[in-house]
Amino acid sequence: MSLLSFERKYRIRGGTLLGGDLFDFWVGPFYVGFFGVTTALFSMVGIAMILYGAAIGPTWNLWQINIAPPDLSYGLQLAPLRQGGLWQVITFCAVGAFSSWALREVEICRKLGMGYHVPIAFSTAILAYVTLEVIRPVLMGGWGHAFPYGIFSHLDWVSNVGYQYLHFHYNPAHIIAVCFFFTTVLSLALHGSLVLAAINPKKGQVVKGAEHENTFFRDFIGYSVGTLGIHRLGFLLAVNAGVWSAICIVISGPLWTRSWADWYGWWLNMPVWN
Ligand code: 07D
Ligand code: 07D
Ligand code: U10
Repeated sequence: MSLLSFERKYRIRGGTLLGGDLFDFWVGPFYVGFFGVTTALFSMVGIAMILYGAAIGPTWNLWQINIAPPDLSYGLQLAPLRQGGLWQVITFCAVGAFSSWALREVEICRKLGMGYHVPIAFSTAILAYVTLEVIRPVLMGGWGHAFPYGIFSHLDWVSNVGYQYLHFHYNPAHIIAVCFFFTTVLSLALHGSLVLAAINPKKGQVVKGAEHENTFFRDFIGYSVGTLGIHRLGFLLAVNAGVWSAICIVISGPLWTRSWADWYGWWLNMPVWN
């Protein structure tokens, strides 16, 4: 990919967290940096292990490849490669690659003198992943509680774990997370459509700006959150979707082991009813 006209201006040295000038360069369109190198290394080892796992497994069908965590009998020990050890190496590489990717985002932000909002937002996805694969299994005493690597097998895991708590929809943190996901989508739809409506008018009409955008929502619902505000809101909604997802799964097992529908007993048991 060729260098875009403005890129030369911003491709400047410095801002690295580690490695100083050592990896402070670009390959094609990509900034490398120390954490680009660690991302590449972790990804290559992780992908190689997935391919190895697929090679020793029963199928090359992309949908059916499955690399499972160790059996619960291994607890939190290391397992032989074919008995879940591969899953452990892949998980280690994934945590390394995702964290490196976030730190590479931080270095790019520092180079450009920007805020750290993008790495903070990505960190909530990493938090959800680490909660599923490391924190919850450790709290429950076995890697066997983690989800397996496979397109359909990971769906089976979600369904099975959901039904272990009888009715996962009743998990209060899952409810909050779902509402945040839905609201995030609604907000992006409103924002995307409003901006397009303003800057893409019919032929012959002038492009509209923030005043029109504000007025539309004041006419429509009596209030406009503003052009900066909608991005703050989007950020907060999306970050909360990830955080509440992490909460909803970490409390399932470590904190609450019964049906999530039973959790609402606290309401019936309130002393005020006596
Ligand atoms: C569009 C950005 C691009 C990313 C893509 C994903 C891989 C995996 C690996 C064959 C929005 C690339 C995929 C590198 C290939 C092997 C071994 C992001 C976009 C296109 N899921 N999930 C999918 C992952 C979990 C759930 C699809 C990853 C949890 C449900 C894809 C993780 C739970 C459904 C996928 C992860 C869960 C999916 C599309 C990690 C709760 C679907 C993803 C690392 C969160 C949907 C067949 C997408 C589907 C789907 C990847 C974790 C539930 C394969 C990498 C355990 C219910 N998940 N997932 O568009 O089509 O993301 O499933 O945590 O219905 Mg999943
Ligand atoms: C974990 C992904 C992290 C990804 C990372 C990046 C690569 C690189 C490279 C493309 C968190 C990976 C990158 C690999 C790719 C290239 C180049 C994101 C993660 C770091 N649920 N449910 C959720 C709904 C039911 C159940 C979350 C809805 C049933 C369980 C969300 C419904 C039962 C778990 C959610 C519904 C059930 C969840 C998922 C509706 C099943 C979880 C989003 C309408 C019978 C999971 C932390 C998420 C969770 C989760 C939504 C139904 C069970 C809130 C809308 C009733 C067991 N569900 N669910 O977390 O909280 O994303 O995980 O019915 O574990 Mg649920
Ligand atoms: C937003 C915005 C805004 C914009 C925007 C955007 C948000 C204000 C101004 C941005 C939004 C978009 C562009 C819209 C589309 C985006 C999505 C739908 C999100 C999902 C994105 C994707 C699906 C694309 C994902 C692609 C990725 C992650 C790139 C893949 C890159 C690599 C594999 C190279 C990674 C680089 C590294 C590690 C740095 C170091 C580089 C090197 C060492 C050299 C390269 C090395 C190698 C190739 C070997 C190493 C191997 C690796 C890493 C693994 C490779 C694995 C393979 C299977 C090939 O708000 O408005 O407008 O635009």
